Amino acid sequence: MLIKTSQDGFSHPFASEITSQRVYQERRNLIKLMAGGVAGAAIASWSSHSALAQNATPRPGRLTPLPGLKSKLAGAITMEKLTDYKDASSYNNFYEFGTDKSDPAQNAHSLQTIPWTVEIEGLIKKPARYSLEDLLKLSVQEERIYRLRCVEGWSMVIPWIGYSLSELIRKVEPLGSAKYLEFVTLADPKTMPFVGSRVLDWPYVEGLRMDEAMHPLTLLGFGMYGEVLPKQSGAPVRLVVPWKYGFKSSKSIVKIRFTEKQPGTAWNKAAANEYGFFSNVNPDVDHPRWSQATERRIGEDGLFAKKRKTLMFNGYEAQVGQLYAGMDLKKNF
Ligand SMILES: Nc1nc2c(c(=O)[nH]1)N[C@H]1C(S)=C(S)[C@@H](COP(=O)(O)O)O[C@H]1N2
Ligand SMILES: [Mo]
Repeated sequence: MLIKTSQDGFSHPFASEITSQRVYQERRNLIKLMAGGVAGAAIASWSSHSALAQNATPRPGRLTPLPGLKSKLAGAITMEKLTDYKDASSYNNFYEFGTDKSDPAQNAHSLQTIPWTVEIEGLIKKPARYSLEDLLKLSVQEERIYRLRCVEGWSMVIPWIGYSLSELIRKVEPLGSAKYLEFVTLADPKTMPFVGSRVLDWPYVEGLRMDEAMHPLTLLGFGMYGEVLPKQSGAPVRLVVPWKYGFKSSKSIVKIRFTEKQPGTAWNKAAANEYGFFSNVNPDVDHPRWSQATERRIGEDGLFAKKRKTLMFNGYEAQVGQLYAGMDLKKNF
């Protein structure tokens, strides 16, 4: 593309302009797709992320619970202050792009999210390959403000956009023998510089029990802060399982497999005594190397900021507690 400058009247190509124009167009296209849902009107009225980055305090209108969620999922929408977009998109865990919190934001630009397909396979009646576009159109996009707490002891409050994973599960008709879901994420050494490093066994995989995956709080996420997901946050599609430690929320998913046996998971394979299959946020069960009783809210980490008490099931006990009735949560950590 040639850019005509007004000063000298000559045309020059600017690499940076060309790139940002293409990226911008990709984002617009996805937002248009997301806006195809019933929530379209709301999405179209949301501010751009650059506006949010400068002014990321919660706007009163955003704290209204979504219709239909109010009674069923009281507490799913928190009234806490949103984490600044800037923090939520620059302090990340995405080991495919490096192990420092700042690595994903710096390196994830190489991730290719277009085109994207997610394979749904295993113990289901209707195995299928969904394009991202098909996935986006499958159900109504909702904005949900969820806390997400990392096993390392920090947390954020993020307005996610997506729909309940249960919508997709119902569509593919699981067989009676399907007891678990395995989430396989992209492992592309050409675009992900740390795939091949020995920290984890690639691809990064995660798993949920069927009832956990079917729980309405479990979100298949495509966006945050009114925008498509930034690459470092797991574009173009990720999970958000707000009552579990952050590592259960797999990013950049390429395959969902329905299984009879409990699937292996990346962190459990790396250190089974430290990371269990369930990994529910639980202030009473310490990590073998540190307490889980408190957390640091990102954005509040000044010298005098108080540590927050970590809540059982990350504050979602009323919604998900019954999934674990009678289970020994110290044993099933
Ligand atoms: N594919 C993939 N998904 C991943 C991770 C990862 O390294 N790779 N890190 C997990 C961890 S440890 C956390 S805390 C959350 C962080 O999500 P966020 O960076 O969007 O806050 O993503 C999870 N999903
Ligand atoms: Mo994490």
